[in-house]
Order: sequence, then structure tokens, then C-alpha cells
Amino acid sequence: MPIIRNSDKWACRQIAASLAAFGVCRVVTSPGSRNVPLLMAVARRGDLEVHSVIDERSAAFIALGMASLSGEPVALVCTSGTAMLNYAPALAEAYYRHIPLIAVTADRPAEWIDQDDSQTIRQPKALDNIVKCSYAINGDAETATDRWFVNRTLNDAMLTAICGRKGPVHINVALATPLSQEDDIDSAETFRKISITERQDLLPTDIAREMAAGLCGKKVLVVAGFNPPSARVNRAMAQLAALPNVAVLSEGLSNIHGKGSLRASDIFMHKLIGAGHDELWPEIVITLGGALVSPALKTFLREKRPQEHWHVGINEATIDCFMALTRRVEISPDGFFPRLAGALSHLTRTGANHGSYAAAWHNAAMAYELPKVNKWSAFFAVREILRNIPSAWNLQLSNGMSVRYALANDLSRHHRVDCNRGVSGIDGSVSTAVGAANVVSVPTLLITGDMSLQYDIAALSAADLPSRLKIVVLNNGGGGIFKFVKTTAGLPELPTLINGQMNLPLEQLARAYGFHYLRACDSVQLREAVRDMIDETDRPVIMEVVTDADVNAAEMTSLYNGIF
Ligand SMILES: Cc1ncc(C[n+]2csc(CCOP(=O)(O)OP(=O)(O)O)c2C)c(N)n1
Repeated sequence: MPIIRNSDKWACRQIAASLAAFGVCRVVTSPGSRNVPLLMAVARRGDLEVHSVIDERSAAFIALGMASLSGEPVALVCTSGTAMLNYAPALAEAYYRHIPLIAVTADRPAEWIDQDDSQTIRQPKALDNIVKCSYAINGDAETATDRWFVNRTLNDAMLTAICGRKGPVHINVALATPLSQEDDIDSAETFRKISITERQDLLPTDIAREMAAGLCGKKVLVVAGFNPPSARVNRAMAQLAALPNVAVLSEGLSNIHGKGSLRASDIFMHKLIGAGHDELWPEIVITLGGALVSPALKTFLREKRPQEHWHVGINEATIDCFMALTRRVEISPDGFFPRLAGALSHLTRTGANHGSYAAAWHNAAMAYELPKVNKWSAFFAVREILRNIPSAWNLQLSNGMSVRYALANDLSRHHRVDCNRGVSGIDGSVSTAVGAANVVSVPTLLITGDMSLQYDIAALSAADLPSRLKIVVLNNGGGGIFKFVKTTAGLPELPTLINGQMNLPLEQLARAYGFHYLRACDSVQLREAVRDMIDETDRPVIMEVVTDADVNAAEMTSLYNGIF
């Protein structure tokens, strides 16, 4: 393998490689010492045309002229301090003329800023108002995680500069000394480029055909996180799930009810991982929707890094949750999946597409059916409630164990399921449910823990509390999740500082705020209370479900075959 002498700083070589990967041909550099690893990296590749200009102000305008006339993005490289500020006039011009310039500026590591070390100013974000976006790179990235971050940041920066309304971006590179070390570098060193299908309403038919041809005969896993209900997506998922080489895994919050899709409950994924199952490893993963709830599903996808991962949805930035992203499809799931499903189904009908990957997943799902739970516990209660409420009701779930208990069940018969999983806070579940209940005519059922209810107690006093609101409070005397999670379960601080032991006067609160109050301490009372909750139409309802946190934790531990 040919070896070349180049900067020993991997991140700087990756910056140069990312420029080449995204079609930058020209780099205008300015002299300095802090930027030597960057100068070396761009100069020694051999595929970048490098122009040296002393004055950074002029360098940036020269780059602007090149980019404007060539129609291609042009990069800049300068040293730290005022050098960077001199890029400002040309970047401002580029910003308003929509010209893609990639300004790469060398800097010191954060700990040396404002320490009277020479040639340092506060560089990160200093050009924020005149670039599309600012990025920070650790020029000394060594660990795999640091390097993944560098790769993702570079992809993000390049895509921002060249997509949509084009424009300049700023990449600030913090570099520790020694700066100009050389090393023997494999000339075949690669850059993981994330490609993009740019924003549009519908996936164009020709691209759909091209994509389908790439998926033909491959093991394709579609994974759906939280998403609003969509009839179009549901139909497309049913079509995809009927193909021999495609498995569709959906979490309950995806609102995907399409026939054939598999419920990606955390317990199921946890057991699968424990048992190996090489036949389930995907070659291509296609994701839609937001953050996944199941840690086991995330682990599965991170460990079995697919050759390709496409994420479908309109996002401002590159989301590389499994550290394997290869394609950003900036089209809504509604606009993307029906066209893709159509194209791949066509190839299946013509005999071009085949496989047994879908069958492998269905066999695994059958082998790991959720064990029966007959003992009184929060898990049992949630399952019974979900089985017995009308399917037309909307479900709201709070964080803690509520969402996890619910997602272990098949939620496909429910009209709509939501949870604040964008950031997973426990602070506003009740208020969100009040708001949601206000704007729909069907009843809304919130299932929440007692601590989450306590946190958001102000919501109970909302002036326009709709009578269609039902709240089930899983009262286990505090944050039960912490008795089950590995990182907290055995700690001496658990009762005092972590699970917030509490004794919520729910009955008094419910009555004070005009709720119909119900209580269940066993399965017989629960059956009765669920009936009452369904029958009550004049007042909002609070149903207190009393369980023992230790019993709940023991049950989950046995369902998981161990603590998680
Ligand atoms: C605003 C906010 N603060 C803290 C947390 C951390 N946290 C996650 S779950 C949880 C406990 C939730 O307790 P509870 O609502 O009683 O549910 P349970 O654990 O019993 O299922 C806490 C404090 C959070 N997610 N959001």
C-alpha cells in the first residue's frame, strides 16, 4: 500500500479529505504556524489546487471570486487570532450572495483561550452572524468517539455549505502542540462521506427506482421511531413488510400499524441481542421518525453496523445515531416511503428482488413472545388498561417506566400514541396531555408515574381542563425506574437523593381540582375502575394505580433476565 508523509493529525487529514469528497477543487491558504497541519494536509493530497495568499482578507475575496465563477465550493485555511477575523468581509459577501465558502481556521484548544498565550482570541462562533453555521473540530481527535464526531461534523459542514440556499460555513479547528509532526500515512485512508437527497415533497420516480435497485436482494431493516400517524406511511410500511428481504421494526410511538411490521419492544430486542442471531444483521438500515426509546435496539444497530444507513426525514443537521449513516434523505416519510415501496414491490413482482430476511425476523419475533405476567404490578396494570380502553382514545405517555411498560405492548389498535421523547423530560407530560385533550374530540388517556405527576401538578389547575381527559397515575412511591436501572439500583443514595420517595395525596388533589377519582390496588379493583373511567363523561378522571416499586423492579428484572 503506498505510504505518503503527511501531518500526523488525523482530523486535519480528514478535513482535507472531506473537501475533496464534496467536490472542492481549490483551497486558498494563508501562512502561519498553528495552521501547518492543515496546510500540509491540503497540499499533500495531490487532488486539491492550493493557492497561497498572505493577507487573509484578500485570500477570502479571491476564494469568493473563484467560487462565484466556477460554481464550485472553495475552501480557505488560515492561522489563529486576527487572521480569522480578516475573513469576515468576504464571508459576509458570500453569505448574501449564496456562495459556498468553507473557512477553516486553526485555533488553540479551549483551555488556552484568554490565557495570554499568543495569537488567541475567542474564535468559536466568532463569525456566526455571517456564515450559515459554525462548527468546532478537535484537531487532536484520537478516540473512536472523537473521530466519529469529527467525521459527522465535517459532513454536516460540507452539506450545509452546498445544499439548499448555498453559503459560507466556518470550521474552527482546535490544535494542541506539537503542530508540524509528520508521519507515514496510508494513501488509501478514506473519509466516510454522508450523501444527501435534497429537500423535496415527493421522492422522484427515477430516484425511487435507483434506490430500489440498490436495495434489491439486500437485507433491509426499516426502523421507525416516534412519528405522527400517517395513512400513507402505514400503507407503505405494510407494502414493505410484505417483501421477502425487508423487515419493518416499529416502536409504539411510531404510530405505525401497518400489517406485518414487528413491534420493537425493548424486552424483545434485549433478548435477541443476548441470543446472537447473526441472520438478523441488516445490510441496509432505513430509519424514520425521532429518537428510539429502546436502548437495546440502539445497541443492536450500533454493534451490527450496517453497510448503509439512510435516515429519512426533514432535519436541520446530520443525525448519525448508529454511527453508520451514509445517506440523509431530506424528504418526509409521507413523501418517501410510498414511492420507495412501490418501486421495490415492482422489482419483487418481476422476480428481481428476493430473500429470506423478513422471514428470519418473523421467526425470531415468534420465538420471543412476551412472557405472560399474571401478578399484580404496574406492568400488569398498564397491559390490562391498554387492552380494555376503546381503540379510539388517544394515548399520552410520560417518561420513567410508563412509556416503557406501554411500549412492551402492541399499541397498533390505538388511534394515536404520543410521548415527549424529543428530550424525554418528566416535566410537562400532564400539561402536554391537557393541551392535547383540548384540541381533539376523542378522549385522551395519559399514563404517568407519580413523580412526573407531582412535577407537573400545576397542569391539574388549568382553567380549561377538558372532561375528555383521563389520567392514570402509576403510584409506586417515587421514581420506580431507578430501582431497576443498573446505574442506580444498588446505590445507598437511592432512597434519599434519587428516587424521590414521596407520598402523593392524589385523592385530595383529584377532588380539589374537580376530577372524578378512582383507585385500584389489585386486578379486581382495576377492572372496575377501568369501566368507571370509560363510563365517566362529565368530569376528567384521575385513576390511582397503587403498586409496590420493589415488586415492579423484580418483575422487570425477570422479564429482562437481569437488570438493565
Ligand atoms: C425534567 C426532568 N428531570 C429529571 C428527569 C430524570 N428522570 C427520569 S425518569 C424520573 C423518575 C420518574 O418517576 P415517575 O414519574 O414516578 O415514574 P416511574 O419511574 O415510577 O416509572 C426522573 C426523575 C427527567 N427525565 N426530566
